[in-house]
Amino acid sequence: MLDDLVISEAIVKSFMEDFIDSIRLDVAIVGAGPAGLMAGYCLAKKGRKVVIFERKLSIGGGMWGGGMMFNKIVIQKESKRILDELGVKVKEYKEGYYLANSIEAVTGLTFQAVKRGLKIFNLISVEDVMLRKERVTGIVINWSSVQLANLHVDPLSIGSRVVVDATGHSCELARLIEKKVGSYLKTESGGVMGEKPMWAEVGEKTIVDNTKEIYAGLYVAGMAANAVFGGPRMGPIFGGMLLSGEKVARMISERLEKGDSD
Ligand code: 48F
Repeated sequence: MLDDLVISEAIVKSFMEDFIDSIRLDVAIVGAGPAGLMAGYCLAKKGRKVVIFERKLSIGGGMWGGGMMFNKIVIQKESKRILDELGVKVKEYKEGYYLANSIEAVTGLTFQAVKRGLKIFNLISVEDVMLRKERVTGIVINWSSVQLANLHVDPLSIGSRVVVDATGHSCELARLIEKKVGSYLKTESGGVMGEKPMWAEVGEKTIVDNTKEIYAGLYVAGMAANAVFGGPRMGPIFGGMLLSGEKVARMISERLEKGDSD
């Protein structure tokens, strides 16, 4: 006999346990696109308490839809080892160009990350950050449905030793700092430089260089990194996103290992 009420109780109790356990984090990642997922995978592998908050119902961001809804992605040689490690099938197309199925890539990455302890909360939007002494110390969240319905409902706060803006083209946390605090980002202008037109060759290189701390306690990864530092977009080639996620995780791990979150 199945009891409907036990089903409800099981879901709510288990969710609340996860949620309460996520109020104090090592790393809060905003956005479950390829960069955020890859960062989450690498940090979870290192045993960090890491959670991704994703606005949408689905995870995968722009990787889910491949190129113009043709659900294939291209990656380059440098990042093939990552998909190999995840067990995602990769086929050489031409020298230097490798193909994967976008759905297999997203689900493979997500599965491996969650198995290693990454938590993902979908349907939650990050609408603000917490700042103490000119340092980001956490994020402010609300249900995406509250935002969509434009309801006046106050959010909740999550504390985190460091925060990653992996929100893609919109680089929402960087823009938030610029708007609320001023032009204090670690860019040439101090503000968001804005992404440049499509150029895969350059975009894929700059995205890894641009993956860094942009304000005390706030890192940027993935397309958000090029948007903040004025790099080009690159379309449905995803090696740079994975490498950027890997790099931000490495930088954060080294910092947290030193016991440094100030
Ligand atoms: O856009 P997205 O996939 O970012 P990414 O990981 O990868 C970029 C590529 O997909 C593609 C590209 C490749 O050449 O340029 O665009 O850098 O994933 C960003 C995720 O962040 C979520 C958004 O729904 C998406 O799934 N997101 C954005 N703003 C917020 C957010 C927010 N304020 N709160 C929570 N999630």
